Amino acid sequence: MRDAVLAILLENMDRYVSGQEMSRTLGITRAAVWKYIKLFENEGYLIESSTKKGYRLKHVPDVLDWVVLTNRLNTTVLGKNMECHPTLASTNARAKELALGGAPEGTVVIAEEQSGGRGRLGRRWVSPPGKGIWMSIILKPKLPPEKVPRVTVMTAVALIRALKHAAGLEAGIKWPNDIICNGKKLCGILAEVNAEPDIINYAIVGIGINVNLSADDFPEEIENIATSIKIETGREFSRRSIFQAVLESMEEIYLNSFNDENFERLLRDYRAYSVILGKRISVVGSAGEFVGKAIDFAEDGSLLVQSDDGRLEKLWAGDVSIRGEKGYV
Ligand code: BTX
Repeated sequence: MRDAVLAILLENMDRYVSGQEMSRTLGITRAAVWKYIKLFENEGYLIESSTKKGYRLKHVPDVLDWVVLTNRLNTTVLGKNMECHPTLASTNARAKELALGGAPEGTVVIAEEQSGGRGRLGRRWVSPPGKGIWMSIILKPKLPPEKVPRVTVMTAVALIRALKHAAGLEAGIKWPNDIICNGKKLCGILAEVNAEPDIINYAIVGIGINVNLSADDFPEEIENIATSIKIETGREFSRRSIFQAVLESMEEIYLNSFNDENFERLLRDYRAYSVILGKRISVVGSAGEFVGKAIDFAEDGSLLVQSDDGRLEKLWAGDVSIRGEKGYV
């Protein structure tokens, strides 16, 4: 019932809804409606009350509540099913449990805070409470498993477009899975897949977006390589607006660009947004370290690097990390 009352207020944002109308629609007493209004005010919602006109929602706090996050979300698949948690070890781990239990495609798991947020190759993803978007999306792409890198390509391009649209930010892609702004890491993507020889059962796309983090929210070891939307723009954003832009932009690509012909076009955008293509980079992997020039991305998701000693190396996301020759990018 709480969610239904909140949904009505959000639908009528900035205009009055009478207590009587709400009580009739929802089949509860006007006193019960009033109790919910008080509850929302305690949660940080700003609601104007008028004995004659009823209630008017004036301000929505920056909370991760599914009613708020999905209100006016313009998608048909992504976010139709959602779990919001105050805290989780990792949204990817929770999404995996849900996927194994048969959760539908498009299910989103989001948390205010992660205590064990994960990056690639066992690294940690810093996920403090209340300031970021730490979420995972369950996808079931109809692709053979070797084409799974398309999921990361799609997500990276979607993030770039969403950041531009919702925050006016020009960001770039550092292969394979980082979104960079002014040489620092703004978002990370962690795609994990469960597949059989010829089909993908599900893919979990983990996305971390540093929205309203300040410099001192980052631990010392990453303060020089990490940034946030707030640091880059000088202002705070509602996580809802960023969340919705990301989901809408991802869905647009997911539903339209996964076939071979359209994917080639998407890859052109991915190349255009790349911050490493044509640059000298240093490659670190289990087999050692070398320096070379980033030449191209192949359709299979690999990165082609011309090493300084003349070899053409094909790199896979699961095996290596790259750095700019003189620093992070
Ligand atoms: P990655 O392995 O490319 O990046 C991890 C590295 O990035 C860390 O070693 C550290 O140097 C740096 N780092 C850690 N936290 C942050 C941060 N908040 N901002 C900038 N740099 C940071 C990138 O892996 C993939 C990250 C995916 C995170 C999402 S959050 C939701 C989902 N759940 C989960 O456990 N992971 C994903």
